[in-house]
Amino acid sequence: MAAPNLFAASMLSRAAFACPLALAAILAFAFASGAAAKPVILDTDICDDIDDTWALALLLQSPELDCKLVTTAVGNTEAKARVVAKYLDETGRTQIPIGIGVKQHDGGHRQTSWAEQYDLSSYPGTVHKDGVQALIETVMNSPERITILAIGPLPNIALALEREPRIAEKADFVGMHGSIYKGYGGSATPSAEYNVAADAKACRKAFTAAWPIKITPLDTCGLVHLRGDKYQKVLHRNSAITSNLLENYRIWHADGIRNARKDIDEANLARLVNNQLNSASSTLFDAVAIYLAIRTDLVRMEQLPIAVTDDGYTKIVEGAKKIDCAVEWKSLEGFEDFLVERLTK
Ligand SMILES: [Ca+2]
Repeated sequence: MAAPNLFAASMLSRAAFACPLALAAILAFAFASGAAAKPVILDTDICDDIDDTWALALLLQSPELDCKLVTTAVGNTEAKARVVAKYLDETGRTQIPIGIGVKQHDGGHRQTSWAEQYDLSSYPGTVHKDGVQALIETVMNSPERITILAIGPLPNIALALEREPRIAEKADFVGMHGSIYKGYGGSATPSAEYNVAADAKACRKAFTAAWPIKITPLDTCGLVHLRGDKYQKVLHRNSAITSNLLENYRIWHADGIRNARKDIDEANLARLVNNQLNSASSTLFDAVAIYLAIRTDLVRMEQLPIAVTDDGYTKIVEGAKKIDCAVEWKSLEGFEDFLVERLTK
C-alpha cells in the first residue's frame, strides 16, 4: 500500500490495536481522500481456467491497485487479449492498455468464443502486439515501484527477464504459484501445481530473479470457492462486472462439459450448466493473488527458501531464494466476504 495521508497515518497505529473496524474505516478514508493506488501489471492466462476472470474483476474493483497493463499468457494470446478487451470495454475500463503475450498457437480456449466477434482494433485503449516489450517498458518507465501480478504460467515473465534483467530491480512479483505443504483440494501431499508445472523453466527464472516475491500456493488459494448466500449475492448483483463475469463462467463451463462429453444433447448440457451456474463458483485460485497485492492480514505468511523442480514442484531447499508464501488461512471466511463485498459493490 502506498503511504496514506497524514491524518490516516496518525490514526493507524492506535486503531490497529483498538478496533479492526476502525482501522478498515480509516483505510477507506485514506483511499477516498486520494491516497495513491499501487501500480500493477496483470499477467494472466485467462480463458484456460475461469478464476482469472474472477481475479480480473476483483482487480478492477480494488481502488488500492492501479492496473497499468494486462498481458495475456499461454496458447493463443491474441484470442485471450480479445476476451480481456471485451471485458474491459463492457466494464468501462478501456484506459487500461493490453499487451499480447508470447503466442504459442492459433487455436481456441474455453472462453474465447465469448469475444470471437470483438475486433481488437476497435478497443478504445492501447493494444500492444508485443506484450512482453510493453511489460518491460511499463516497468522501466514507472516513476514508482510497480508490482507484477502473475496468475498463470510464466513464459511472458521469463522472456521479459531475459530481454531486460533490470526489471527485477524495479518491480515486486506477486503470484499464484506452487504448493508448499498442501496440494490440490487441501490434500496432505504437495502437488505439481499447474502454473509451475506448465512451464517449470520459466517459473524457475522468475523465482530466482532479484525481485521480492510473494505467492499464494495451493495451501491457501486452492481452498477458495463461493457457495450459498455469498455466491448468490454475486449471481444476482447484475452489474457490468458480475454479469459479464457470469456470462464467461457459463461459456467456460459449457465448453468444459462439451469437451468431456462430445455426444451430450443441448437440453442436458443446458441443465448441467444451469445447475452449476446457479449454485457455486469453481475454485478461485487467482483471486487470492490480487488480495496479496493489497493485504496479507487474513493469511499466515512464511518466508521460505523455495526451489522449482523440473517436474513442477516448489520445494523447500536450504540456500534457495527466500519467498514469502501464504501457507495457511487465518480467515478463509473473511477472504470470501472481502471478495463478495468487492465484486458486488
Ligand atoms: Ca490463471
